[in-house]
Amino acid sequence: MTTPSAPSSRPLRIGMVGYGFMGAAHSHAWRTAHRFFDLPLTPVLHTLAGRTESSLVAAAERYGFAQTTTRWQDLVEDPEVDVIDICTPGDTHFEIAMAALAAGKHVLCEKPLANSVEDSEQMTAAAAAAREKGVRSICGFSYRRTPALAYARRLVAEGFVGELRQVRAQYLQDWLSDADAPMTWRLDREKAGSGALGDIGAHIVDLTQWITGQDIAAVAGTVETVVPTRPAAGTAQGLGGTGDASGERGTVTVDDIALFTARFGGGVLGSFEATRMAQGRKNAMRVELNGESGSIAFDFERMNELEIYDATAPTGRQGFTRVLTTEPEHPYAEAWWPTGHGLGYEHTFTHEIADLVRAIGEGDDPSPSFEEALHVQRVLAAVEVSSADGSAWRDVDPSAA
Ligand code: 4PW
Repeated sequence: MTTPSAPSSRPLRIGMVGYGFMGAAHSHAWRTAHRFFDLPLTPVLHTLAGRTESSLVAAAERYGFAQTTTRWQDLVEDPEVDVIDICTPGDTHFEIAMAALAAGKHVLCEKPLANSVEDSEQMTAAAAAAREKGVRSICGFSYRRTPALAYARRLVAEGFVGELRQVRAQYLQDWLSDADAPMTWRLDREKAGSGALGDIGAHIVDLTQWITGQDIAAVAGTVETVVPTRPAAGTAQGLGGTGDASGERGTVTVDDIALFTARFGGGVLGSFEATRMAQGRKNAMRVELNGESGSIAFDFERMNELEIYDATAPTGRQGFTRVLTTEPEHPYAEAWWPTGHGLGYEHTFTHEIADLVRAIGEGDDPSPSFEEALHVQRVLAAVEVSSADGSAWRDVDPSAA
């Protein structure tokens, strides 16, 4: 009889703050990554931090953390912890990330990087200083690690679409369509920074910049709150839920819908739509690129597929081709199942963690860096300024706060 050997690589001890939706996704990824990818370090779920003792302990047991604390500062002060993983709402990112970087901990910070450009700038400067000492930091734009989207980026770089003509991006959800869905932290500007714009629009800003290799240089847009008050409390269900019968209403302080046009640095125009009011669209994050010699289209609701159109094919055979991105040559796919046995939402996080662990182990800088996340934040801020300014075009000034 043989006994399976323990992982041979050195441990990488994780201190995580927050145990909600993102805490679950990250924990799963930390536990899984080294089982499917060859990594130089083996993640160990060391300590979970959160505010409410009873649910914290239950979450730690469920996710597999060895211990808990109700003070996130304990993670930063613990010499055994190597990585601080920030899975809390945006209003806490700044304080935790700054303390973690100052203590020499690697940082994974959920998106958006922070709730303001000013905070994001300071975090980026701190990450740059820490990088000099070998400390790595990454912002959690996990959708980049969808095999189909990573493949789209590769196709663009290889010239499949030729010269880019137009970018089209939408992130459509429907969990706020019901005016009686209750208040949550995602509807509170103090906690979330903005609404659909920062929560889901941030993803398509990051993705389109990453896939095209061009930063957004200017925007013109409108943000709107369609339902200004909602039940103050209720029963949570997924991201939304049902308001209670008390009649007490809370004020929504963020946008429900954000629409904007963007001019990329290379001159290409893009249109962007982020909404949580698109009845029937559950997580339709769509990106389409139209170039001189072809097009590429993606919809997260069919995340294992990429549609490609080759305008150089003989006319009679032209048409969008549905590529199943589960072949070994597709990014990340080889580590998983035989061809055609698709992946899910959670795999994007596992890929993110695998890339981060490799970067830490090999002394590389992971992407998206805080610099990249700061630019996303500047784009979001410029959209809000444009909206307040009658949808006028606004430059995304890389040096403006
Ligand atoms: O980051 C986004 C979230 O805040 C997610 O990808 C989807 O929309 C799921 O929850 C929200």
